[in-house]
Amino acid sequence: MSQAAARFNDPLIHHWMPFTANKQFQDAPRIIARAEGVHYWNTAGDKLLDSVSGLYTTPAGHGRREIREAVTRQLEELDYAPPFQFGVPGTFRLAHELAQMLPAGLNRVFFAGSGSEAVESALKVAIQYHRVRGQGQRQRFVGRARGYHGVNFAGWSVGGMVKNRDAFGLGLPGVSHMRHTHIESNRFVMGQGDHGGVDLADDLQRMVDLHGGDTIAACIVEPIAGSTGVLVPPKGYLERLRTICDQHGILLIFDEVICGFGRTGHPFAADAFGVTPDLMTMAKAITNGNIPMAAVAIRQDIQQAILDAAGPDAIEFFHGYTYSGHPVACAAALATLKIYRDDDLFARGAALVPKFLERIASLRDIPIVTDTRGYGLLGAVDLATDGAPGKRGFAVLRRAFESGLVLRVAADTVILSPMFITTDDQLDEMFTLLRKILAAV
Ligand code: PXG
Repeated sequence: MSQAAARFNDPLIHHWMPFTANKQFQDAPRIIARAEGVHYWNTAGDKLLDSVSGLYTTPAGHGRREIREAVTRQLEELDYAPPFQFGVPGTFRLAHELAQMLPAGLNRVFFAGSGSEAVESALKVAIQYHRVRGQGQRQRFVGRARGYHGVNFAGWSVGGMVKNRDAFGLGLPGVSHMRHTHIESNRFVMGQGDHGGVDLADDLQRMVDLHGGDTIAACIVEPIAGSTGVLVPPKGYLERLRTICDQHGILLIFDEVICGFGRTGHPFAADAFGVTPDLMTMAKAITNGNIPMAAVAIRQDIQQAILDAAGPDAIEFFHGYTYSGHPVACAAALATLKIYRDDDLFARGAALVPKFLERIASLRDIPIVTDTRGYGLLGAVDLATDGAPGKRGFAVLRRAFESGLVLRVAADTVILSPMFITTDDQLDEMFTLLRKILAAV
């Protein structure tokens, strides 16, 4: 029991924190009380530099007035209306705007409340699409080791995190996993590695050979695996996945919950890598993290097949959330997309990329650093394990917080994903702090 739990009714004990060492936290809480621009303030009033854009959510910076005002206006006008059999104007406007910015062909949009929900929605679209075309035998999914697709049952099943299996057991049946793309020969490479792309993607071909291509509904990958440590696809990898999917009628799903909305220096990773999926999930930066929201972009003909298969009065896709396309979330998203456009924010982010990647690469000389990698404004630094896995990573997280820096760790990997509004000076400060911290753990 933590010391806090031992104290009767300590206010810290009632909130069961997600993805958090609760007992440890209660004894040494890190509470963020305020945010503005690239900074947070803790409850003691100390200023902290946010080097992960919230949680990859907030590239336009904290406390954007335009979003706040749009949300307030929306709350005053229409707080909520049921999304089933009724519509609100903002949802249609947002879907239309997204369709303009998404890769060509992905122009139907289904809304959800979180990345996890978007993933479930995408997988269900894939299954139903095949069923309405007489291919109901396509029930299998292919995911990837070290993939992260949220926490719901299908999502963690197609994901490749070992801890989910330890904690929750079997998951969805009929799921196979390709190897992850972090290989020794691409160590210390910024951008896409030269090695292994086609060979690693041929794991999908091996699944096809083993199970039959016509039993696989979809292959889902993050173009760059985010949560498990910024695993950049080697050259040719995504192209090869696309080819194999096309050869066997398998739908390719890109989970762009982290990669989307400028993080790669392009609107979407699909644009950055020149590979267009059949379905794409997005969340986080869609509202600059201000209101929960997620979406799935769907190829028009996939939606059309599902619409056509149902009778004129039937609900074609038997799926939806109470908060699908919530009016307040749509208002936040529309205001966010306007900021991205008006401030040319993706270009501003892209302009930071060379310096950011150079800075990540420059950490190589620190003795405990075993790899550095990155793409766009996503960077990772692997640290040598110190005793138990994750111990050193957590020490970095804690020390960083104490030194005025908020970063993200995945086990012993430090992850940075700065906001697109970060200035050169702030980037310098970020890396000066990080270097100092890494020298001390
Ligand atoms: N897909 C991807 C690629 C994600 O990164 C989700 C789905 C799920 O989204 P929701 O909104 O349901 O959380 C995510 C979420 C981390 C971290 O530390 C990343 C996420 C969530 C929690 C922690 O990197 N990404």
